Formats: sequence, structure tokens, C-alpha cells
Amino acid sequence: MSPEGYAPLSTETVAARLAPLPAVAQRLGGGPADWTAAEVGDGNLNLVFILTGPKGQLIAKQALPYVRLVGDSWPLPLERSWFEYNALVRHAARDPGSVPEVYHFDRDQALIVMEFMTGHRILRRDLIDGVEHPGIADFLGRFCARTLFLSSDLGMPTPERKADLALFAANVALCDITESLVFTDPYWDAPLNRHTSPQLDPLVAELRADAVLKVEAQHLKSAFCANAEALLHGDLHTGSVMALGEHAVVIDPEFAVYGPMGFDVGMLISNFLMAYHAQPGHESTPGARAAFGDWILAAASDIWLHFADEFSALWRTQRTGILYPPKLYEDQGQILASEQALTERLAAIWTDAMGFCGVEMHRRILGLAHNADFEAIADTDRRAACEARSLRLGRQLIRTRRSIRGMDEVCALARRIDEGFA
Ligand code: SR1
Ligand code: MG
Repeated sequence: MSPEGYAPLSTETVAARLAPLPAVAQRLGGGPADWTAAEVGDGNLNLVFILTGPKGQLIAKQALPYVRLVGDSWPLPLERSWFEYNALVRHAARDPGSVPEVYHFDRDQALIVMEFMTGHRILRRDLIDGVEHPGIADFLGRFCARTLFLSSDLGMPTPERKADLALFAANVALCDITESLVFTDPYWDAPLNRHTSPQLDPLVAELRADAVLKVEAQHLKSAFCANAEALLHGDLHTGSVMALGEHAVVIDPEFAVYGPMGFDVGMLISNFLMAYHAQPGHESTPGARAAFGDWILAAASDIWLHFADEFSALWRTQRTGILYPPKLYEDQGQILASEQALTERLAAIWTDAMGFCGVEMHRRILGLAHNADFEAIADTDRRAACEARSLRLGRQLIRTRRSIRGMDEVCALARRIDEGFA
């Protein structure tokens, strides 16, 4: 049920409704009569307005009481906005500058007023259009390391962590979306599923008949549900990143919940790998996107490298939580033991990440919520050929994740599948 007084904004009402807020009036300049509003929400859930005034611009994001993609037949709590706000505040503290600045939050209206990123575009759009972003892997790897490490028992005081665990555990409805849509629905003929048909039908049937794959997907779901290791962004795909040249921010953490660190990292890498497999569908002549595909694979590899580097630096300098305390290792002159523990923690995150990477591929091609990377390919034969590559890669990653040694191996596999050799 919506709180009393909740009313969705519209392009007609948003200026007058936000005008009384000093944070809004100061940034836009002039008065509401001077402001223009455009609704630009292209995600699956919310309203997003750009407000423009004589002095500046800002974003007003408001949750709707249902899933926008599906309609009011699928109610969804407005409280997701509260979790998004809390996650944004924490991300800003743990990795300053990595998220838009929040100017105002209204819990009853499920409304976040925040910084407009002038000139930035959704990264996924740029990956479709062939635009490179130097430094994006560095930023994203670092963002994951900082937000995950510093929200875990490695780097956060445990009373605060337990309070946050309780806070975000209430994000039940969005968690349920992930639990069902990511980990279960792709592997059976769920009512809201869709895929490129009939081209993918045989492969889809093969995947859904693969009992080992389904057991592994449920092992991964079990890890997602039970391993409340760190505060996840929860929906960290390339549509949740805005970039301009070398600058980027992460947006939309409404799926935030405590979970396994490998989830965010794996979902992110997955979306780069899908962007890679989609490239032949976007090129005007065969091979025209080959160099850009190489750049995407290099970026996917570098995300992991930067994540591991930053995580290691935090381990060595900011391990102030209750886990692996320095008094057991460094303070006893046992630095090698600490380094060994770090290597083992990173290996566990890596193995999880590879599994989550695979299920993300499957759900974006077989489930309800698809990727523009593939959807933008109008010719369904070409689209299906691209999607089939990611479906195959996803299966390999999920089934063999415990023996995959690094991103070089993953990229080599993605290339072999692309060339039709695997
Ligand atoms: C019903 S919501 C479907 C998907 O959209 C969001 O962006 C998340 O990715 C979710 O899984
Ligand atoms: Mg989103």
C-alpha cells in the first residue's frame, strides 16, 4: 500500500511540487515557471525526470508502486527508494565521487533528488554505439572493491555492519526479484520469460534439460541468499553506470542487499562480455567492430585486475574489522600468512563471480528483463546468433567456474565461442 499523500510526479506537476525545496530552487535558479521537465526513465521500474532551470539541472527519481515494465498487475513497494537512498549515501562515503550527489530525499514520496551528470551517457548505450571509455575498468574495479570491502566484516565495525545487515534485509521485494528472475526463472518455462524464437528454441531446450547446470545455478542462488558478506549494489550492470570520457558514476542501487561479494563483480563482467558478443550484431560490415570488441574484453579483464588490486590494498591497510585481524598475522610477523589468506579470499570471490557472471547471461537472454545490447539488433537471426554465444559462455562459466584460472581464460573462451570453435 502507498503511504498517505504519495502521488506520482508528472512532467506537468514536477516543477511546482519540487519548487518549495530550497535544494532544488537554489540549483535550478529562477522559479518553477522558468523550469522545464522531461521524463527520461528507460529502466524497468521508476519515473526519472530531468529538471532544467536557468542556473542548472537535476534529476528527480521517484519509485512507482508497481513494476513499470509489467504494469500495475505487479505491485512493488515504494520503500525500495529508501534502500536506494541508504545505499547511495554509503557508496558516497566509501568511494567518494562514485555516485551522484543526493540533494534531497522524501521517504513518503519515494523520491530522490540528485545530481544531473552533465554530458554523461548510460555506459550500455556507448557499448552499443562503439564508444570507448578509458579508465572505466579502473573506476568500476575500484568501486566494487571499496564498497564491498568497506561494508564487510573486513573493514566495517561489526555493530554498524549488523545494523546495516538488518536495514537492508528488509529489501525483501527487490531481493525476491533477483532470487526468482536471475537464479530460477531462466531455467524453466516461467510465464514472464521470453527469448528470440524460434532461432534459440533448441539451445534453450538444451539448457533447461541440463540438470547439472540447474543444480549449479541453485548453488549460486544459495550463496546469494545465505552469504551476507557485504553490501551489494545488487544490480550492477552497464545500464547502472553513467560515463563521460574518463569520468563515470554508478547509479540505481535500489536492489541493495547484503550478499556475496562476487555478485556485483560477476554481474558487471557479465554485461561487458555480453556487450562483446553483441558487437557482430551492431557492425555495418563484418569485422568493423573487431577492435572495439578487443577493447571490451580488455576492459572486462581489467575490472577484475583493478578490483583485486584495490581489494588487496584495502586488506593491507584498512583491515580493521573482526575478520582476519592483523593481531593474528602481521603483528606476529606472519605477513605471508595474511597474504595467503588474502589470496584465498580473492579466489573464493573469483569463483563466485564466474558463476554469477554466467547466470546473469542466461537471465538477460531467457528471462523477463533483457539487455539493450541484444535487443537493439533488429534482425532476429543476427540477434539470436549473438545471444547463443553468451548462452554457451554462461553455461561454461557456471559449470566450470571452480577451475577457471583468470580473465585471460574467460576472454579466450569468449573469443573461441565467437569464432564458433567452442
Ligand atoms: C522486474 S525488474 C527486472 C529487472 O530490472 C531491474 O533493472 C533489475 O535488473 C531486475 O532484475
Ligand atoms: Mg536499475
